[in-house]
Amino acid sequence: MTDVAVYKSEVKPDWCPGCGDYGVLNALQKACAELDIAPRDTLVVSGIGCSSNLPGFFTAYGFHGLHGRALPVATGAKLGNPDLTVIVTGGDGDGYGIGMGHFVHTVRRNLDITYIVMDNQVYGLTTGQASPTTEKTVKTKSTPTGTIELPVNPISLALTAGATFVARGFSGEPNHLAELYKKGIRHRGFALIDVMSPCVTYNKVNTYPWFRERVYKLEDEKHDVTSLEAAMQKAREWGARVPIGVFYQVERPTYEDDEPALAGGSPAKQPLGLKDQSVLLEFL
Ligand SMILES: Cc1ncc(C[n+]2csc(CCOP(=O)(O)OP(=O)(O)O)c2C)c(N)n1
Ligand code: SF4
Repeated sequence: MTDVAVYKSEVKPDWCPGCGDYGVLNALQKACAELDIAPRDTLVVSGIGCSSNLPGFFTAYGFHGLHGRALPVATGAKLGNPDLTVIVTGGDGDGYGIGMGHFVHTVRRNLDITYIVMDNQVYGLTTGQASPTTEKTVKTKSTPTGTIELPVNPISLALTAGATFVARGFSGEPNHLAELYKKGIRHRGFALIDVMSPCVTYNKVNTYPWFRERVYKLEDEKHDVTSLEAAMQKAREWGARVPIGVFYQVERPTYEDDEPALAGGSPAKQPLGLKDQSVLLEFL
C-alpha cells in the first residue's frame, strides 16, 4: 500500500467548509493508495465547476479542461496511452447537462475509464442554479417558483446506454465510497460512480441529514449486480429510501480491446516510424 500523503497536492482545496467534495477527494486518495496506483501512471481529467477543481488537489497528471468536455479529453488520452489509469471527475451540470452527449457515447464505447460525478443536484460554481439532477419543485436561483422539469436519472441512463459498471456513493460514507472507487478502477471498462455530494451553500433540500435518513447499502439487501432488470428497478428508487452501492457490473470487451490500432500496444510507447530520426532532433 502506498502512503496516502503521496496523493495529496500542495494546493489545498478551496471548497466551502462542509462541501461534500472533500469526502469525494479523500476517498479517492485512499482508494488509489490502497490500489497502489502510482501518480506517474494516473491521469485525472475534469471539466469546469467547483467539483471539477479536484485534479488540482490530487497528485497525478491532471487536465482541467472545458465545461462538459472532460470525457472526450479522457478518451483521447486513454487511446493515446491505454496503460494509464484514467479517472474523470466533475459535477452533474458538467456531465449530465452540457456534457450529456459525451456521457452517453463514452458509456456505450466501454472505454476503460472511471467517471466520478460529484452530484450535488445544483450548479455550485455559478452560485446555485438548477442542474439536470435538481428534483422537481425545488426552488433555486434560476427556478424561484420551483423546478418544473423532471430530473435526469444518471443510473438508469447509464444502464440504458450500455454501461458495464454503475454505482452510487455518498460522500458522508467515505469508507464505502473508497471501496466503490476501488471496484470501479479495477473494473475493465467504463465505470460510473455517481456520488451524492451535498452542496452545503446552495442546496438546502438534499443535505447531509436528508441523505443520512434515506441511504441504505445495496449489498445489505443481497442485490444481484449481474441482473440488468434488478439494477433498473433499484435505479428507480428515490425518495423515502436511496440505494447506494454497485447497481450493475458485467464484463464486456472494452473499446481498447476491439480497436485494431491498439493491437501493437500503447501508441505513446511506439517508435514514430520516421526513416530519418534526425528531423526530430531539429526540434529538441
Ligand atoms: C461553455 C460554458 N458554459 C457555461 C459555463 C458556466 N459554468 C461554469 S461551471 C457551471 C456549472 C457547474 O455545475 P456542476 O458541473 O454541477 O459543478 P459544481 O460547481 O456544482 O460542482 C457552469 C454552467 C462555462 N464555464 N462554460
Ligand atoms: S458552492 Fe457548493 S459545491 Fe461549490 S464549494 Fe461551495 S458547497 Fe461545494
